Amino acid sequence: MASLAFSSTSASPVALRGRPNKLATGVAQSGACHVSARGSDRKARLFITRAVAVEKKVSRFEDVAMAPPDPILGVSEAFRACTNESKLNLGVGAYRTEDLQPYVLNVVKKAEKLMLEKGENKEYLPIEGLAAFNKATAELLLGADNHSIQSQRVATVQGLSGTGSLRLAAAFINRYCPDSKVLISSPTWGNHKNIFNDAGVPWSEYRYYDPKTVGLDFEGMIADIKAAPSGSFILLHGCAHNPTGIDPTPEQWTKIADVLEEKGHTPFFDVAYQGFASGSLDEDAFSVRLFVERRFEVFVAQSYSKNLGLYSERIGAINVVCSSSDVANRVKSQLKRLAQPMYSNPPVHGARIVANVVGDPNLFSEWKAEMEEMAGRIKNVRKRLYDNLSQKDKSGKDWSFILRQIGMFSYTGLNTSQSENMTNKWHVYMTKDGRISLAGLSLAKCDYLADAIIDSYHNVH
Ligand code: PLA
Repeated sequence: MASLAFSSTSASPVALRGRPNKLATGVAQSGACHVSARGSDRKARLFITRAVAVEKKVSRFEDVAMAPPDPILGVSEAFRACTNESKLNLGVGAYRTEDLQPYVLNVVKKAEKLMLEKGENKEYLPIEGLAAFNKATAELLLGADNHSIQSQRVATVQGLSGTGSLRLAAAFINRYCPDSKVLISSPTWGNHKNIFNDAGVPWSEYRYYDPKTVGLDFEGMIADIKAAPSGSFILLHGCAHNPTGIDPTPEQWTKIADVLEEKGHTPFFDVAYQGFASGSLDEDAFSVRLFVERRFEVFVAQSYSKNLGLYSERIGAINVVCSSSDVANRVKSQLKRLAQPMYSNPPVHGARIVANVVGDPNLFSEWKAEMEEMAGRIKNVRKRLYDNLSQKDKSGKDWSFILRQIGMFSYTGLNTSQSENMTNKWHVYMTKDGRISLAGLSLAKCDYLADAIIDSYHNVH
């Protein structure tokens, strides 16, 4: 009925001319996103449009197509809709307990209790975020005694978790290095492409995964990074590469740094799993610290979704390690300038949790113990899955690649139809690239999962 109400008042040529006004919204109008008519053509069209509007409510967004579901978060939606009792959600990388329940870390509960007791207020944060968080996050990443921190060469801005921090850095590259492109690994976390596309930053891929060895294609990676135009940004996963779970060795990292130096490229690290890969915060920061030690200017996006389980608090940071404190100050001022019109300032809750946990020696060591426990549970599940697969599969296939991968995921090598079989026949929800999140698996379910993988691998092509 709304369209009839509109038709008597707002669907007049006056209301329809020029920019749409509030009243005209909801009826077909000259401001429809795809229409650009002129002169008499326009008048004729207005007439027709008006007639249509009188008869039927037509949206100006009629031509907006349905967006495809997100390849990762969409899997969780499908999982929720499934009623089968054996169902397993191995899509999103979110940690579950052995009972497959979400987990809130004890240190997080303790930090929140402290915050409540203190009666913290909800005032706006500065654009760059909570000072105590920014200090803690850079120190956690680089080590408190790192020269770059001591000499104030690090521009740190609190971000909306890993994704928001990557997006802010991408906006910076677009604005200040508009002629540079970003190289991303093939494959990579799917959202990297969306982030750079939306920020208007051109990207291309470097070889990373070798399906023959189910390992790193190191020669291909080096060759592609060498072939990229000098001054490119090279996106690297700090640890626990997503989706493959395959990381370069320390020696390989050194060679990668040599090539970046030779080509004048800038490393851009995505650190979404610090402490979650090996169980040690320092060990997982090895790659980043190596580049900082060698005096590269480095971009690093951090996330606390996984290592502190703060998925929905959206807490992370973008750090730019610069060659001088003067440059760092200017870079930080521009990051703030980019952030301001996007979201004004970041949320405080997660930032306070991180600052409290990292800033309190007792909570900090408790966190490390909890992180080791989570990483340990994933390692145990990895081992059990490997054992089950090796025992059950009589074909002689070598499944040991599963043990060589690290982090939350295993890249099984299953192709799209095999992955679809996992879901359609076995109710195992996973991404179509063959990735499974071991963080969503329990020891008890490994046996069932091994049957599903063996069936899909051998009986579907
Ligand atoms: N970078 C990498 C490499 C990631 O895997 C993820 C999350 C992020 C950044 C962003 O996480 P954040 O914004 O929460 O900090 N990847 C997940 C979730 C765990 C997702 O895709 O949304 C994954 O399942 O791959």
